[in-house]
Amino acid sequence: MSLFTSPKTITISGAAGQLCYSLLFRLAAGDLFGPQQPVELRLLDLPQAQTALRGVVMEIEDCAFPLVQNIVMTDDPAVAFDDADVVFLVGSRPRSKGMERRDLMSANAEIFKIQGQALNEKAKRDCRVLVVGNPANTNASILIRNAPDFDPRQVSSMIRLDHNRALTQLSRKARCQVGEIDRLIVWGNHSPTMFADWSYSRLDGKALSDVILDKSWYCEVFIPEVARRGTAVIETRGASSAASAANAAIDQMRDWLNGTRGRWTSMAVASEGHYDVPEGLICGFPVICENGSFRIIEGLKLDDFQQVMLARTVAELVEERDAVR
Ligand code: NAX
Repeated sequence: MSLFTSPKTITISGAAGQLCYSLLFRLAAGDLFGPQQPVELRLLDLPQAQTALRGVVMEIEDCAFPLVQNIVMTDDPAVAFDDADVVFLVGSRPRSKGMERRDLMSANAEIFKIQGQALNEKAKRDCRVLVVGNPANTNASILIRNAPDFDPRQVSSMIRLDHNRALTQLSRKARCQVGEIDRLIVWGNHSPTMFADWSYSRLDGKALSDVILDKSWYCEVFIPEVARRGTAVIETRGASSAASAANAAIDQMRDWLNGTRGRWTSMAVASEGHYDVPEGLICGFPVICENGSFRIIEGLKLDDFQQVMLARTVAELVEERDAVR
């Protein structure tokens, strides 16, 4: 590492929370930009979380990570977004007892409106933003609306955890390594309506559906298990996914920045009308990443089942959008 390499600024919200307790240490260790790239961490959380955040910062300091050049703790989005190269928006308002879904949506809309404005004003012009905090897709669309100077293609929300969960289920069933499977898609919302779609998946040049040969497993086990995996983790671990979610956040951002070398992955990005998804909805699509950007795979023929499943998750995204409006 050259002493003169300027650090990349990584902004992370919700930094005192449990997901970030996995994410921050991996970012500090170089898992996003590699072992030659110094980083500055800008950690945003609420005023009442600053003491806990201080404790996390003490632990990062105690790791003596060679790549960490500076750490900023703040409760002010304008400070957090200053000069950001990449942003992970993890913090959001969780649903409290008795809270209506509508109230949850509007509390989060307020958070992502303020953060969108700070992003617009303060971040580097080529900054990439990954929204993780739920409802992630709808939060990302609010962020975009409030950052008019940014290309919507600089914002995505996380569907990679669902994609990774689906990959593991498929590889177990097909008795192969996860890396051998290509062209898996997770469509739609990061919610139980998401659609994990194996229709185009390939293993060794063969259609995966011709290798697994069990359509009822696909419809009755695979799709619902991927959709309910987050709940299953909560029931089993007693807490929501944290390390796997942090891993997925890094996977999605790293692929976006470094490319997928022709392989497909799933990203939730603003629709430009693809597959009849209303323009502007942040929806999981199949993409290839190259040159720091992504390209939605176009022209796939969807059969009746795929159309019904996609329409169901898109209807939910429309409903969320309308609730926020
Ligand atoms: P925690 O409740 O442990 O942490 C959330 C943190 O965000 C807290 O420290 C809180 O103070 C902070 N926060 C709240 N409002 C904020 C604001 N306006 N500005 C800055 N910080 C704020 O939750 P955790 O388990 O870390 O999960 C974080 C988010 O990730 C949740 O919304 C969760 O639903 C979401 N997830 C999303 C996933 C995805 O695939 N998109 C999967 C994992 C995860 O469940």
